[in-house]
Formats: sequence, C-alpha cells, structure tokens
Amino acid sequence: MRIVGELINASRKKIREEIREKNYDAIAKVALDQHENGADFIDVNAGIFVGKETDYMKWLIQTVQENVDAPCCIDTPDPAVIEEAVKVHKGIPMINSISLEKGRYENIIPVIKGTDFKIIALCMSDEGMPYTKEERLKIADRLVNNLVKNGIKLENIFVDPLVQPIGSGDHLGREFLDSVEAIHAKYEGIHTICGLSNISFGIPKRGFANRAFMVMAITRGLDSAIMNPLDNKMMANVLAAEMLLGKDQFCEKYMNAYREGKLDF
Ligand code: THG
Repeated sequence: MRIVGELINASRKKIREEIREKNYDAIAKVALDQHENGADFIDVNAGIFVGKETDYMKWLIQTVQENVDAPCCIDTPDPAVIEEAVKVHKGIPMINSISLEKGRYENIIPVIKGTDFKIIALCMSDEGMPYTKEERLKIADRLVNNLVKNGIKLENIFVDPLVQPIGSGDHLGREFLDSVEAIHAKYEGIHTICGLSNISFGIPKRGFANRAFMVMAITRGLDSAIMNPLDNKMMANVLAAEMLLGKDQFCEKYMNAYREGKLDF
C-alpha cells in the first residue's frame, strides 16, 4: 500500500492555525511523524486560504521537504496553484487532482503534459457526483485516455473513484468497491487511491467502519490511500490484509512492524 499522509490539511482546525502563522516547527513535526509511521507521500492542502493559497502551498512544500525525504501530494483543485507549487517541489510530486470539471481539466494538462508526475484522476465531472460503478468508469475512461494521450504513463495514474458516505445510500460502499476492481481489470498497471474515511462521515465510531472498508478495498485491489498514518489500528489492519493476500513476501513487513512495537496497543 502506498500511503499518502493526510494530516497537513487546512480544513483541520489546529493545522489551519499553524499554517496561518507559518509555524515551521509544528508543520515539520507533522510531516516527520507521518513519514516515520509509513507515509510515502505527504499531502499538503491550503485550500481554505482564498487568495493566499499559492503562497501557503509553496511554504508548506518547502517546509515539508526541508525536513522529510519524501515527495508531496499537492492537494488543490486550482491549476494556477499547482503550476506554482511544482516549481518549488523537489523530485517527482503527486498532483491531487485532475477531474473532468470545467476549468480544471484543460488548465492542468499543460502543467503536467509529458512529465513523470504522479497524477490522481478524480472521478468527478460537472454532471454531479457519480453514484454507480458505471458513472465512475465513464469518467475514469475519459480521464485515463486523455492523460495517456498527453504522455502520462499508466503506472503514474492513480484513479480515485471517490468514496461517498454510506449514510447517503446503502449501496455506495459496494459501488466504490466494484469500481476499484473494474478499474484494475480494465487498465493493467494503473493505481487506485481514495480518501477512505469519507465512507463513515456522519456515523458514530468511525474507526470501525473505516478499518473494515479498508480491508474490503484492499481485497478488491486498492493499492494506495490518503489516510492518517498515525492511526495505528488502521495501519495494523493494512499490514494484516496485505500479508493475508500474499502482498507481503515472507510476512516481512508485518513481522518488522511487530518487532518495532507498532502492533502493541
Ligand atoms: N480524494 C482525494 N483527495 C482528498 C480526499 C479524497 N483530499 C482531502 C480528503 N479527501 C482526504 N484528506 C483528509 C484530511 C483530513 C481529514 C480527513 C480527510 C480529517 N478529518 C477529521 C476526522 O475524520 O476526524 C475531521 C476534520 C477535523 O479534524 O476537523 O482529519 O477523497 N483525491
């Protein structure tokens, strides 16, 4: 599982203030903690700072990369922010995200064309949220074909089928899971990713639902997730699920986590 650490997101109250004050040590610590607990990418999102998003985004990327040897996942729908952010990013960034929404798709393409950037292709369009597997696949198809036409390799594309709260419809968990499986069946070598905790929005004891859903998604092929790597129960579930599916040779990762005390709680 490729893990994108989600904690540096201005929609979180505490982080919002730390970003606003450009509290270098606080942001550096959140980046470091996530990396030490298994994050392969550090998500950075300054979306609530209207008019100042570019400035904060650049500062976040520099702060993260001065402290952690990991790429960022540049989390903004605004192509202008992405364009400036990639200029200060060292190494290969992940772009979160491109979608079929007007103004978003055509303006991001020139920034990413022919690069080795990792691209999250979010299954969203101007026709509203996709509910069924068929709606998601239609959007994914257009996004993937266009990205490939613009020189993006399939192995650099991460399709996000969009997790929707189970409280909005009993079938929404299943539609998402079916989508993950169908996307892997259709495009060999592609990746899938999601913000998994959306599933439990509005229900109590969210952790139970999040962990169960993660294990289900892994069995259907989900290979990347935007999540909280400091959630040790979730991390243990990921390790166990991947081991049981034969994705952890000689149970090495699971055993190492055990020896490091990461399964003690
Ligand atoms: N897909 C893609 N990108 C995404 C999402 C997605 N980026 C944003 C989001 N969804 C994933 N990131 C987060 C970051 C933080 C939190 C949840 C998702 C979070 N939530 C608190 C909680 O769950 O308890 C509530 C917020 C708070 O702390 O105030 O921390 O789906 N491509």
